[in-house]
Amino acid sequence: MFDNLSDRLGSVFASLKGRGSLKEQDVRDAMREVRIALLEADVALPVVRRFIDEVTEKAIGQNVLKSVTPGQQVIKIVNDALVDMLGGQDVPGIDLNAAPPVVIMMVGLQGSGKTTSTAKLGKLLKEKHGKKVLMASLDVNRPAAQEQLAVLGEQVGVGTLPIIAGQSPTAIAERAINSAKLTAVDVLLLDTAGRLHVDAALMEEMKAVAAISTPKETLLVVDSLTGQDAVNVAQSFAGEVDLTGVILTRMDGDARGGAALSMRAVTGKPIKFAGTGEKLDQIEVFQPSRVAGRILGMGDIVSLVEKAAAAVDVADAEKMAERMSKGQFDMNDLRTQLRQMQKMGGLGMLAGMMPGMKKAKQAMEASGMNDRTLLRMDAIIGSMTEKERARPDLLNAKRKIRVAKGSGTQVQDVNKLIKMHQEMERAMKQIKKMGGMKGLAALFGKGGGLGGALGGALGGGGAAAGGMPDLGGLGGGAGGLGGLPGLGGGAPDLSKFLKK
Ligand SMILES: Nc1nc2c(ncn2[C@@H]2O[C@H](COP(=O)(O)OP(=O)(O)O)[C@@H](O)[C@H]2O)c(=O)[nH]1
Ligand SMILES: [Mg+2]
Repeated sequence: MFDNLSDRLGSVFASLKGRGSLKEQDVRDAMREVRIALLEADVALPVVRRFIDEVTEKAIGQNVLKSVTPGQQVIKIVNDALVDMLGGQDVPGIDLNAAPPVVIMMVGLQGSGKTTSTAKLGKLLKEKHGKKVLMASLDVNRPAAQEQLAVLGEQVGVGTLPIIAGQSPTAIAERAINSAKLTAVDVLLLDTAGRLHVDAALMEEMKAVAAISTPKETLLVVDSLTGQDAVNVAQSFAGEVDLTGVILTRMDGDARGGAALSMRAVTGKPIKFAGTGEKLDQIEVFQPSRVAGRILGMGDIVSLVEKAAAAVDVADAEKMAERMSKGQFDMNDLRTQLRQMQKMGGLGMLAGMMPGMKKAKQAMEASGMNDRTLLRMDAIIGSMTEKERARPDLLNAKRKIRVAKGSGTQVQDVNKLIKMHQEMERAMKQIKKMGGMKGLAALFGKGGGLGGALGGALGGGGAAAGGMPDLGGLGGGAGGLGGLPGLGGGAPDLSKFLKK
């Protein structure tokens, strides 16, 4: 599907790839070509604009990593922006988290592939998720539409609701729910009627069915061959019903790709599946990073740059471990910690990581911390002089006022940061005194483990209020902060280690 776009981008990057240095003008020239390529692929104009702005800003502002060329780094930036445009790193998948029967309602225009996708999904849920599935067609408009689903159901071995002629869509939906309950069905798929265009009658019908069946997922099926039209259709549906996601069909066709590329940005709804053929197993979970990889065809370069970036993190971590082993921990070290944390997705990433983290996040939020706190603390450190960063004890009342002004914060914010730094520094010294560094080093893992050590140390060191045992004392208050970045690298249960 993305062949043309892929070729175009390929030649843009071929000219950048080998270059040892990139001037701003090179980036801008390349982005002009990328812009044309995207527009030719039929990507919506506002989406193209946002994409180009974002990539240009990043590419120009970026520090080039030592071991890669600037051209390679630009490719990585474009890749990341493409992944973002397609929905980001998360693959949302289908949400079946409700009391059975979980209802999934399929909506969309006539001929978009609803009935086919219903059967494909039925097969997938049965075979890959081990669910008992029932499918029901509410399409009373098109003759033989209900029979079509029954035939497909036979083919994939998924049950369909017996057809009773003359029933209204809402009556069928009610009967389907009752039947699903009686026969202990896990997932009920409702294949609704389409129309040639988005019209009021269709929307009313969908709303009535949704009111009766309270679907967990409402999936809009759109045909990617219709390009920008598909995006317009999606937009009008999204305005009327609570869509939870999109299924893009005919990704196997020779569409230019614009629909796929604009869909997420324009509707704000994730593309959950892609239909890749007429056969009933030709459905794929939509994975933005894989699709971006297919479009750019530069997976090797992307991973090269990722490795280079990771190497920098490891070097940072090693430098820091070295300092820690000497009991040193100044404002620069604190800043490194804060940045590492931001890089890992800020506080938001916490909740999803492990069961206990939800509590930690709540505790941090209760103490007034959020992602902006991280930025603010970074700004405060940024307003200190080199000397002050290396020797925070220099910060007297007068200097604190200057720092607060410089960072657009209050003196009490500066004080909080200083206190937090003191606590962390004390913890460092404590670790050193215990001669724990040898043991600690083993816990660090590759990159990112430092924070865990700090958090653990603080938990044990008494800074955290009412620490949470399962989190190594990552409790409330600023003291817990250091523990966050390390969760990725995993330095578990240091508080226990310290208590020995
Ligand atoms: N090539 C291809 N054809 C598809 C795909 N999805 C559906 N179709 C075909 O599109 C046509 C219309 O599909 P149908 O499910 O009846 O659409 P509905 O009116 O929305 O229910 C059928 O011939 C399907 O085989 C797909 O992903 N790829
Ligand atoms: Mg149909």
